[in-house]
Amino acid sequence: MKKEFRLICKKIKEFEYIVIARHQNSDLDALGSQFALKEWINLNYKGKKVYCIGENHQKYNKLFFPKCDLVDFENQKFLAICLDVNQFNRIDGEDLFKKANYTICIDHHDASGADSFGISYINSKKIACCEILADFILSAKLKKINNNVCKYLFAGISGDSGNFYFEACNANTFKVGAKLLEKGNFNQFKDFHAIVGLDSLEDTKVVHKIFDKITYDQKSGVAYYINNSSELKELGVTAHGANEKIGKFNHIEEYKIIVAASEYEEGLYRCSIRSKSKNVIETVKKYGGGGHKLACGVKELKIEQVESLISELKQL
Ligand SMILES: [Mn+2]
Repeated sequence: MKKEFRLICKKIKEFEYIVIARHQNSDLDALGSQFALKEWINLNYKGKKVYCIGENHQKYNKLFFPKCDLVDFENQKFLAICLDVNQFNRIDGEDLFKKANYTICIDHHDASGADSFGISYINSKKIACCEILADFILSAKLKKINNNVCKYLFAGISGDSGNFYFEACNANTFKVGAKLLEKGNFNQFKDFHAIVGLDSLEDTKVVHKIFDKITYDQKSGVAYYINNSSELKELGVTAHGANEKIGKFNHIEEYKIIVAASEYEEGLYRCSIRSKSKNVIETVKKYGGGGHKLACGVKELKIEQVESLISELKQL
């Protein structure tokens, strides 16, 4: 077992109340990390009260993961663990998180703007937070593991790696994936992709409508789509829902960089950025964003800032 993980386990043992948080606008990696860790703690430690906090994801918490938990305790000492995020202001449940008696962070995002935690394990070389957790959990020979832990971790790795496809996916990602399939005794298509990985007809229609709105600058290879709140309403999606579709367009060869921008609060836009090879994180960081070299995001931008971000990306 890794040294860092041994320290984390010591803290888990110490506290009865444990809150597990992750980033806002959850995805499979964030939720997979949360629910796998909760399941694993309940499986291996007696008498723990573990809460996975945050808003439910429209689809994933309905079809694949349990519902997120409401915290029903007050005036109790508790441990808070954040997964797939390393900045307080990006945590879904920031206020509660900050009240914890001890904090732990396990993440794979760029660590340069990370806040400080009691224990921090950030490895930005890993494709998913679930890969880090899986490395930890699979190395704990004396601990139990079950079908759900494996399935949730696999889903997270699959989600962030574009189904074992992106550049940061390596031999270890496949090894871990194979071990999870073996130990969890599930089928990746029947028990995962077929449940949450397929596109509904409605979603596909939205994707097509968004596609028609994409502006593509041939010279730089930058493509983008911007939706204000009334356009989002017309499309029938939330800001998060529209930005999430970026993955579909990231497969288009000509789009070297793609930007999705959606108005989530009056006058404020949230952007997602995907790149095929150019490092975009340094540019995005200038606007207060974060993430990974080829996949990152930024929020609280005015429309002028969105436009200036796009023109900076064109210069790369
Ligand atoms: Mn992630």
